Amino acid sequence: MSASIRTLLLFCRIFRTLVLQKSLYSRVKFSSKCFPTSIRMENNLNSSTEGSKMESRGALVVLEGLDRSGKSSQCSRLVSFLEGQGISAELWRFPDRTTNVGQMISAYLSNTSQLDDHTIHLLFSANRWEKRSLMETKLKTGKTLIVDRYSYSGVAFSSAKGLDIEWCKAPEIGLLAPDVVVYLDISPEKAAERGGYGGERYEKLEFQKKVADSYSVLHDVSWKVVDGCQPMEDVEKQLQEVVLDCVTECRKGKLLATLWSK
Ligand code: NYM
Ligand code: MG
Repeated sequence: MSASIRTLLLFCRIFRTLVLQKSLYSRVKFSSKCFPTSIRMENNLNSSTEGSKMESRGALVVLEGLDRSGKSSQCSRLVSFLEGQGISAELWRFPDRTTNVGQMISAYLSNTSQLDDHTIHLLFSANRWEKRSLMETKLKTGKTLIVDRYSYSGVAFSSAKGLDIEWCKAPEIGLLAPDVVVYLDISPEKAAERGGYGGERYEKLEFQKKVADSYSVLHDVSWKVVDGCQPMEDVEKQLQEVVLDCVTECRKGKLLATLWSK
């Protein structure tokens, strides 16, 4: 199948999801607030009925934050730490630039292609959808996934451009819900001081300020906020604690849920 046909099929899937959601919107009451809980779509994938056996699984851990907040370094350190503890873990990142969709995203980010804001938003989402079933399989076979950016980046960056936040969330509904979201908190000014930005689209102080505002709207009480301005080792220690707790919970059979819920 050619790359463009595959991309087209992915788009069809997203639009079908959006249409489905539209019919759900008429039944699900949306609060005007933007907390994830405003969309009660939680769906336990273990389809566990009362009394059924709780399956042990890996944890889905997501790190979020502004560009240059230190996510990528911390994600790699976290995976090495977990492996050292005998916990099977893998490093993932979105956008995943290795796929055809990912290459379109990469071209857009490096300013070699221009796309409408809605189009690129859906491509970022498609890039997660194309990985959804593999993520589920890995988690169910006990692998912990440390993910550098996820749906929250999708919503934060696109809504920072002025797109409606509920519209931005819609194509994410049905993706796997993280077991924990860790936000590496750093001010846009501090982030800009860190060795400068790489020159990709969005890596501008004024825009990052808007992204920080979007994250603060999206943020809910379940997020773990870690001060990203601390020495790297301190950030690392705090992350390890959060993630070990989460891995333990998932090993005990915590149910795997879907977005968009707490
Ligand atoms: N980004 C990332 C989005 O705009 N939407 C998304 O869904 C995701 C996952 O891409 N500036 C933006 C945030 C970043 C950029 O990410 C590339 P990275 O982590 O720098 O490779
Ligand atoms: Mg970046």
